[in-house]
Amino acid sequence: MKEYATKDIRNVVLIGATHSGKTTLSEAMLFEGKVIDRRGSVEDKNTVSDNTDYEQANQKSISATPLYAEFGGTKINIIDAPGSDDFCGGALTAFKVCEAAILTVNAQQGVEVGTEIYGRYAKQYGVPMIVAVNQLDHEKANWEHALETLKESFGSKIIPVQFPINPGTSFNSFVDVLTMKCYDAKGAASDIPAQYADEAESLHQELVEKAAEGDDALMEKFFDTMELSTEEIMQGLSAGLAKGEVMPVFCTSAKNDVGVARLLEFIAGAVPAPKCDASKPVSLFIFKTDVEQHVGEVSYFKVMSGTLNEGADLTNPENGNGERLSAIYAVAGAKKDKVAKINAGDIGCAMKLKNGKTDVTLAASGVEAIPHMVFPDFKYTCAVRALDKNDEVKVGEALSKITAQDPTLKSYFSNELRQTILQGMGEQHINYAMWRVKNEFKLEAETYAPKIPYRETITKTATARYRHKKQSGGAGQFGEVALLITPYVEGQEQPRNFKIDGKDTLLNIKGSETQTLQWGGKLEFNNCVVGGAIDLSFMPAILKGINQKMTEGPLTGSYARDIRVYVYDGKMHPVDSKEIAFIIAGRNAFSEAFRNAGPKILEPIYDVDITTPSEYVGPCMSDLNTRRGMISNQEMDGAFTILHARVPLAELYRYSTVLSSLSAGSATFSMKFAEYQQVPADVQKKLLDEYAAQAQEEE
Ligand SMILES: Nc1nc2c(ncn2[C@@H]2O[C@H](COP(=O)(O)OP(=O)(O)OP(=O)(O)O)[C@@H](O)[C@H]2O)c(=O)[nH]1
Ligand SMILES: [Mg+2]
Repeated sequence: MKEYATKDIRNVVLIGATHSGKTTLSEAMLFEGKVIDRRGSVEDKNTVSDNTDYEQANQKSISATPLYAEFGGTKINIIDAPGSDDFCGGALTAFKVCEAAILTVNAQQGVEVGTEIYGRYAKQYGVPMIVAVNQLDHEKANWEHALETLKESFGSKIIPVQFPINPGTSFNSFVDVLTMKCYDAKGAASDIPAQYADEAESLHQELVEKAAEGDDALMEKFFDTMELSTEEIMQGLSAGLAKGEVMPVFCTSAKNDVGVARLLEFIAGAVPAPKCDASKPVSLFIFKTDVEQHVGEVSYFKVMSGTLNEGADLTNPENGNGERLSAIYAVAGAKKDKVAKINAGDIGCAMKLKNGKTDVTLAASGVEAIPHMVFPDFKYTCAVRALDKNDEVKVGEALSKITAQDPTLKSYFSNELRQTILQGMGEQHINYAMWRVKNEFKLEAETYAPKIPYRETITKTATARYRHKKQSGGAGQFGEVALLITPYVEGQEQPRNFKIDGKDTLLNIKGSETQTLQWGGKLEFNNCVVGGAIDLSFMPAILKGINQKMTEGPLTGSYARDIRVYVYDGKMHPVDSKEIAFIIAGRNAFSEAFRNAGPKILEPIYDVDITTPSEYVGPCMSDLNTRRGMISNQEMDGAFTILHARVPLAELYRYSTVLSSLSAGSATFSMKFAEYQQVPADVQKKLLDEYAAQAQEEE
C-alpha cells in the first residue's frame, strides 16, 4: 500500500435509512478503489463490511466498519455505518473522525424516516453531506420523487450534480452536469445525447450559481462571465459543502456498480482534507474498539496530528498510562494491511492495546487529549438476570466487556435497586447485547422490567422520643433521643419555632450540618439540646443512626430525601451510654417521627421530547395520556412536530418500542431526568400494597 500525505486523504461515513444500500455501496467503492477484485453482496453474506455472524444473519449492519478505497492518488477512508437508529452509535462515533457524510437515499422510497434521523444527526454534529440516490436500477426507482422529498427535507441546499437517463431495471447511464458528460455503467464518458441537452444545460446553470455562492471571488467572476470552469465549480461546491450550505446529489446503483467511480472522484475532489497538522507531535484518537475473530481486541483510530510510526510509545494524556503500538494497520473490514507509518488525518488500527479504549487519546508527551465524543441520552433501560443464579457475576462481567466497546450502551449493578441494569438506544440494541451474552459468552440470561428508584420524603412536622435500654450481664446500653423532623425546602431559611408537646418552643441551634445526599436531595441535622441532656460527643452517633434509616424509607424501603432533623432533648446514663446506644436511639426515633410526618413517595419524572410526522401527533398524545404524561409544549420542525412532555419514569419502560409501533417506525424521542415529584394517591397506595406483599413474602 502506498503512503498518503494528509492532503491526499479523505474520510467519509456512509449514513442513511436502513436498507438504502450503504453496505452495498461501500462494497462497490472498495471494488472501484481496487481494494477487492470481486464484489460480494449482502444476500450472499460476503461483503467486506458486514463481516460478523449477527450482521450476516440479519442482513443489516450493526457496527460502523472502517474501510478504504484508493482512488486516483487519494486514499478515501469509508466508514459504513448502520442505518437503524438503535445502532446510531456507529455513525456518531464516525462523525468524530470524518470530514463528510454520504447520505444514501433509496430511490424507491425517497427520503425515509431514517434519512431524516441521520440528516438531523449530521447537522447536529456539524458534518457536511453528499447525497447518493441509490438503487436507481430498481423497477420502482423514482428519481423525481427522491429529489422532491430531498428538497422538502433539506431545502435549497439540495443541488443535483447528476440525473439518471434510464432509471429502472435498465439503468446504466446518467448525465453529469458538473463535467457536462454522459457516463455509462463502466464509467466511460461521452457527449450528452441531444434529447437531454436542455435539461443538462438548465441544471448546469443551477449548479454554477450554487457553486458561486460558496466563494466571493467566484461570485464576482460568475457575475462577470455567467460561467465557471469545472475546477471553479468544484472549488465553489467544496467550499459550500464544508460550510454545510450545499448537499450535492449523485446517482448510483450500488448493486450494479453504476455511478460509484464518479462519486469517488467527486469525494476526492470536493471533500475537505482532514484538518490535521502533520508537523505537530503525534496524537491519535480511538473512535472504536471491537473484539474480532482470530484477532482479539482491535482499536480503530484516526491520527489527529503528526505521523504515527510502528513501534511508537505513546501515553494517554488523561491518566498518563503508556502504550506501545508495536504494529499498525490500514483497514478494510476484516482485511488488515500492516504499514510502517500512518500520516496525520488517516485512519488505521492496532491490536491488543492495554489502554486502547473507545474515546481515548494516545499521544506523544505534552500533547493534550482530544475532546470526548458526545452521545444522546439512553432511551431504553432494563434489568438483566442470569437464568442460573450462579452465573450472575459472569453475566455482569460479560455485559461490562460488551458495553466497554459501545459508548451508547451501559451496564452497572445498582446498589439501590439490587439489579443489574442495562441501558441502550432501543430494544434491538439491547437484544443484540443479549445475543452476544448468549453466543459469545455462552451464558443464559434474560431482561426484565427495572425497578424504579423511588424516593420518600415527609410533608409535615413530627416529633418522636426513643429510649434504648439494654441490661445484659455487666455492661448495659443506654441512650435516649428526642427529635423533631420537618420538610427540607431548598432556599428556605431554617425554621426555629415549633410546637413541641403542645407548647410553642424556640429551638436554639448549637450546631448544624447539611448533607448533600448521593441519591439527590438534602438531609439537615441540627443539634438543639439544652442543658447538656446529651453529650456533644454522641451527636455523630445519632446522625449515623439517622443516615442508616435514610437509605430505607418506612413506606417502600426507598431512599429518603429533603428532611430537617432537630435533636432537642434526650438522656444519658453515666456508665451505659455509648455510641451504639445512641445510633439505635437516633435510628428508631427518626423512623417513628418519619412515619408520623405525612410520608410521601416521590417518583422520577423525565423530560421527553418526541419528534413525529404530524399525522401521528394524535396517537402520540393519546398514548402519553395513558402514561400520566403532561404535554407542556408543541412545535413544528419542517414536516415534523416536536412534542415536549413530562412523563414518570415508571411509565416509560419499553417506550421506544411502543412509540415506534404506533408511528410505523417514524417517530423518535429522547428522554432526560428532570425532577422528583410526589406520586398521585392511587399510585402511592398501589406501591404500598406491593411493598407490603413483598415484605410478607420475604418473612
Ligand atoms: N436493486 C438494488 N438493490 C440494492 C442496491 N443497493 C443495495 N441493494 C439491496 O438493498 C438491500 C439492503 O442493502 P444494504 O447494502 O445492506 O443496505 P444498508 O444501507 O447497508 O442497510 P443497513 O446496514 O441495515 O443500514 C440488500 O438487499 C441489497 O442487495 C441497489 O443499488 N440496487
Ligand atoms: Mg449496512
